[in-house]
Amino acid sequence: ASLSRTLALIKPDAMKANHKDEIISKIKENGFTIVQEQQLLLSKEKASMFYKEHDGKPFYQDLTNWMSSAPIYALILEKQDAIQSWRDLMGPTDSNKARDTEPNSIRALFGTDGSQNATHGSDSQTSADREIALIFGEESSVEKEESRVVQVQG
Ligand code: YYY
Ligand code: MG
Repeated sequence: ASLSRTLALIKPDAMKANHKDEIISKIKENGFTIVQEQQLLLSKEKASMFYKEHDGKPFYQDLTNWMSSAPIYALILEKQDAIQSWRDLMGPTDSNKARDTEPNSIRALFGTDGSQNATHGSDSQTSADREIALIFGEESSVEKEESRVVQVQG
């Protein structure tokens, strides 16, 4: 199996509670390489684009307001099977459920509830490519870089 990449975000609840360094320690302990990292404040527009798959759902406005309300910390993580591996380490979406079922997971340890849950992780390779490009810029996506070279040569 080869290395793959995913996008991780440390959300405003975990940032405000000063859990960033503990979360990064867990990331490194679990064998991820941090390819790029950056603190940023999302605009409402960018948060809405980031979560566009949820447009129209009852929690979409609260989610995108909250994600653009305070600084977050973004990381590109690399590992074998990075997408599933990072989602396993985060645990279930709802931090209260995580505390019942996966008590050592990041969302169990550092998340607040079903909406404010400490971290984000991409859910597929397509999502990871899109989210990395949105947060870090098109040039960060290896696949896009390669396809651009092919286009120039072809
Ligand atoms: O991928 P993941 O973050 O685990 O969950 P999603 O179903 O993609 O939802 C994105 C985000 O939205 C979730 O992390 C919390 C929030 N949310 C919510 O506030 N209320 C829900 N019923 C479902 C999700
Ligand atoms: Mg999701």
